[in-house]
Amino acid sequence: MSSTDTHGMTDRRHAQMLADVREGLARPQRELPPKYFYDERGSQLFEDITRLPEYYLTRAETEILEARAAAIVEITDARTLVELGAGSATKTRILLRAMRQPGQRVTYMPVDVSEEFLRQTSASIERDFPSLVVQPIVSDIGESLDLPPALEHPVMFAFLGSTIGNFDDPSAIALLQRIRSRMEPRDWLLLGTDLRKDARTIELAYNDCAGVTADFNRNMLSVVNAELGADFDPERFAHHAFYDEHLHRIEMHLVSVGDQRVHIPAVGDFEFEHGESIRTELSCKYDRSAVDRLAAAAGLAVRHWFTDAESRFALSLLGPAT
Ligand code: AVJ
Repeated sequence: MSSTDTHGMTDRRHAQMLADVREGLARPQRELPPKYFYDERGSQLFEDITRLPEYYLTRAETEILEARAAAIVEITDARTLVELGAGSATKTRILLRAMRQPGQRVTYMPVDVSEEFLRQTSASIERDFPSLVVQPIVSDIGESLDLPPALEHPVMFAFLGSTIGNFDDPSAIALLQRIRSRMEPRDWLLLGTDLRKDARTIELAYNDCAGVTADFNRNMLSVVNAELGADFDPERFAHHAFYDEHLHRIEMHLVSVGDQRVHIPAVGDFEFEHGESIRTELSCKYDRSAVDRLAAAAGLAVRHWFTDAESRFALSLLGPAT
């Protein structure tokens, strides 16, 4: 395991962030990876986003889970639930409640980059589900899936919230392949995907009236300041989110207000011209055939497809293709 410095941050995370920032800010379209939204404040802001009237995703997915959890548990017969990018695991509780069966041992394995959040989530799940075996795994799923060699099968992998949308297709396929490589014939992947719909509805979800998404977006600069000692002034970057109807994805950017220079120790100085932006997030939107294509490219196949009443969001159950 990696060591921990006085700020409670692991050296490995620090090294990874240095590399990500160095590489991302060197690109013609500057970029910072969305995994860095989620420090304590960012995770709280995201929780706030999920309750906004404009942000339909979480409510739509919860509606599907509530309607289908029993069926999903029956179909999968899972002994282990491996949740990727677990976050606060609010929706997971719906699944875990449905999995509860007397005399049967069930393991919950939340996987997340944020060690701190993982600890909190695991503790609160253990409190509410005393018979559950909780085995948290710290891992950056965009890089690798560091799961223990032996899992109790059937395993249900769950990748909820349309977090897969943060990855462009090649990276999403690579991630699905990593999951596929840990699957046995009777294992399953439960995948949450936001669906294509009118641009206005999607854009509003990322441009809420209360400005919570804007604060969430700017918070990434505070994370980089806190962890790398950079001197970004978050107030001098404007939130910009737009839907690209051809690429079927939201892009979130932070746009420089005025010309400015930012110093990042051990990385360098960066000049931002007025209007120049850093892309902080992609959020891809799907339809059934887009999910089918991603699945097929990773050796998986969609076996069940569930949507909410308004077809805003889909939960699919995928199995190994062969
Ligand atoms: C957690 C990645 C699914 O893309 O909708 C919410 C994050 N960004 N508002 C999304 C997010 C802006 C969210 N995901």
